[in-house]
Amino acid sequence: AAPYNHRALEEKWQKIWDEEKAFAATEDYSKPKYYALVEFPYPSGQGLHVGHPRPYTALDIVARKRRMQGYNVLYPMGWDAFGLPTENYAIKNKIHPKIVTKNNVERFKGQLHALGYSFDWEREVNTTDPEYYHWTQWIFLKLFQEGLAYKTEMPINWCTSCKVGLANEEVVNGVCERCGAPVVRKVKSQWMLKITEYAEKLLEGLNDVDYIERVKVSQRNWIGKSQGAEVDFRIAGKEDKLTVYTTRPDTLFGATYMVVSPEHPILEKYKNEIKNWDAIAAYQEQAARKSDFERSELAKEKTGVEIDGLRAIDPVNDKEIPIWVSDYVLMSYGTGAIMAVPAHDTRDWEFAKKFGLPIIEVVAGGEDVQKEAYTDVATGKLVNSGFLDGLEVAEAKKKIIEFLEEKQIGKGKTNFKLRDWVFSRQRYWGEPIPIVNCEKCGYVALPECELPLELPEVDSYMPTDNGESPLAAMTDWVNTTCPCCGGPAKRETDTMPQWAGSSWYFLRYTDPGNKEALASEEALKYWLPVDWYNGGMEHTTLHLLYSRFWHKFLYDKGIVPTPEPYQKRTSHGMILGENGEKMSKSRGNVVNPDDIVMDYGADTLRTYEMFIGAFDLSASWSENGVKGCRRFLERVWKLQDILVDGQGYRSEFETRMHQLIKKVSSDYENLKYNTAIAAMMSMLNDFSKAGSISRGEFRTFLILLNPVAPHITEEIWEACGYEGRIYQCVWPEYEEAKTVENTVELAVQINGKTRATVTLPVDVDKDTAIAAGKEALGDKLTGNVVKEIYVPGRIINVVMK
Ligand code: ANZ
Ligand code: ZN
Repeated sequence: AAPYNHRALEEKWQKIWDEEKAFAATEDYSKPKYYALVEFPYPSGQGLHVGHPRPYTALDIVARKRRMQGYNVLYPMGWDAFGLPTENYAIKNKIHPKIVTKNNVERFKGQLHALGYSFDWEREVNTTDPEYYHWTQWIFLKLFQEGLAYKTEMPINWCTSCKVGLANEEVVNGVCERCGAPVVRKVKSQWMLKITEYAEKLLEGLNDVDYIERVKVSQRNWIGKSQGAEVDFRIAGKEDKLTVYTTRPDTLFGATYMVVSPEHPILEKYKNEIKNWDAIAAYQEQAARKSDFERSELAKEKTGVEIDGLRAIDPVNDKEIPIWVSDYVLMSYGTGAIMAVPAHDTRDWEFAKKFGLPIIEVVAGGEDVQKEAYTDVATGKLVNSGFLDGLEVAEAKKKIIEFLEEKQIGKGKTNFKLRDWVFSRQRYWGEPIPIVNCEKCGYVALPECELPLELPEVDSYMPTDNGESPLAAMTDWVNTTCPCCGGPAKRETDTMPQWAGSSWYFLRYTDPGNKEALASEEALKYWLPVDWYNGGMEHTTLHLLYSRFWHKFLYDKGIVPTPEPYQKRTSHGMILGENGEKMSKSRGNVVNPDDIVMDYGADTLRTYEMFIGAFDLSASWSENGVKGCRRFLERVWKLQDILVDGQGYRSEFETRMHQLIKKVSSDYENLKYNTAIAAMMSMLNDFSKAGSISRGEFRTFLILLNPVAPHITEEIWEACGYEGRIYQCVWPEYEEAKTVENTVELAVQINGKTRATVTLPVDVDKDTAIAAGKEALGDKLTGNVVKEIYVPGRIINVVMK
């Protein structure tokens, strides 16, 4: 064969596939469908990195295989293009973010195209396209109309450098996830989405989907359902009571003090009666500078101040106990106040030890509670607890809740860690929120016919120092009339967070050109749910939760036909530098995929990224590994030179071929791309060793390899004169019976008497059979062999003297 010229042949086939619209999903709804989805990228200025092709290639393999299996496959791609980096770049370089986005998208698209992905480019979406965000705004309006979007004053996480409010999730260890600058708290009026209303549904839905376990676990943890009770403690000598949330109402008799969070309103209310107010106020100020994350760290040294002048009364034994202020209690969870049970809660125990507060055991079963908190709930019986004594924890919980409810001093209560979603950003490059604020009517939705509300041109994209979006400076745009009363009103100038556009993009792919709806009912009905969604572990909490929330809401509104958007979710590991560290400019270990495509070819890059290691684990880049994959493809190329006639599989390869089809087919479905490739490598060795490969064997081999290395296999296919295109082929079948070695058990005799047995292939030749028989006889073979008899399928007989 001619030399393997990857550059020419990869370009050639990419062009042919485009012309033939080889991978377009069709509207033939009578065919079985398969919807494969990867997370659409943020088109950053850096272009594609070698991390991107790992998930894209994996699902490209699945998509290509499913097409060959007769499915109508939707494998789309698009751009999640609103967001801060583009805006920051635009500010720095004084280029409109629209232009920056356009350039970045072009670059990304070119790079993806060069990798030969079977994306249906006819369905490309871009979250910054007004025809797209029309529907993002429309969904927002639906949420608003249902009371699930509301505006409220609240302390937000404020990045001092990006000058933008961040969701809790975007604050990592007290600093901004994007830029690393410190995050402070700032009270602002914010749009919020009531995701908390869907907490239970988001949790339950996990039982009906096929997500890898760690994804389910992270969703569950983020939702954070906890069951317990609210209990009222009277404040001695006052009308007021202090309500706590506890998961352990069974330990009520062991409460030795209470703690309120530094922001608890009770403090302000009794300011004048609190004798050590100065100390409390100083402590409040200190706490305001810490993030919730820092405050709730288990390991941190406990701090606090006892309130001088207020005491609480334990409702079960009327004991008076002190009330402390400490930052380990957060205002944003439960009631912002707790009953402290140091004997059975680790944080309370540390606090009690530090401040010399009493520790009273109420569940017996562990070590001395003066030495360590006993937190086990599965074993132990109640003690020192009056009417609860002798009960197990679970029984005691039930009984105490009944008691509290009967006395009307408490009730069973379920809490969630999940908070409402802060949906405002004070930035330019995002979807405008389609709301106007009228003095008379309040917040009013824009009529649907005014959508999309397009982002206006502004002179500067700089956010203002007082934390307002640059849109606020555009008085012409801001001043408008109220859709409700016609009076003067102002437009909302906050924009949506980057999470908005990605919360429903998979719906748009089903019908991207629709002008009347986010997608037609028929398209949604046919394509949903997404059959397989693969994405990064970093998106398994937020993006997944947010998009499931929107989907469930749309389902409740009758807009989408399925309660869950994604049937299956998997996740890939990261690709690290040669040194095993994260690739980054500062470490100088970034590999540019363009260079690999240029030097070795897209097929080599694809093969390498699939061969690099177990798909769900991170893996270190290795240039040698790339070379190894290139050599493999070169050897596949050379098989053309040893091709021999024969449509079927030759007998010595039949079992191996059936085994190979079985293994590759199942490995592709089970994220085991690396072992599928290893099996093909080993098969290739056998053909090379044999010095020949039949046309039938090569045909199957090429189809199996095609999803991984689509260009080289198409080229060989054509060069060898196989019919049509390989992408139009039917995926090979295997016969289960033929995957097992065709073997038979033979009796091994000495002078006609059976002395051993051996299992050999049915068609084993005489020499091999005799040799195996002799080996099985071992020591029993003494004397001189005079004759060797082989009756195929029956016996091996050694005649001795
Ligand atoms: C008494 C108690 C005794 C508790 C015991 C635990 C063990 P989860 O599972 O996270 O819901 N708590 C309640 N509100 C809090 C707040 N705003 N800030 C910090 N801690 C708070 O945990 C609920 C438990 O965390 C509650 O149950 C309360 O402590 C504490 F042996 O009440 B517990
Ligand atoms: Zn009005």
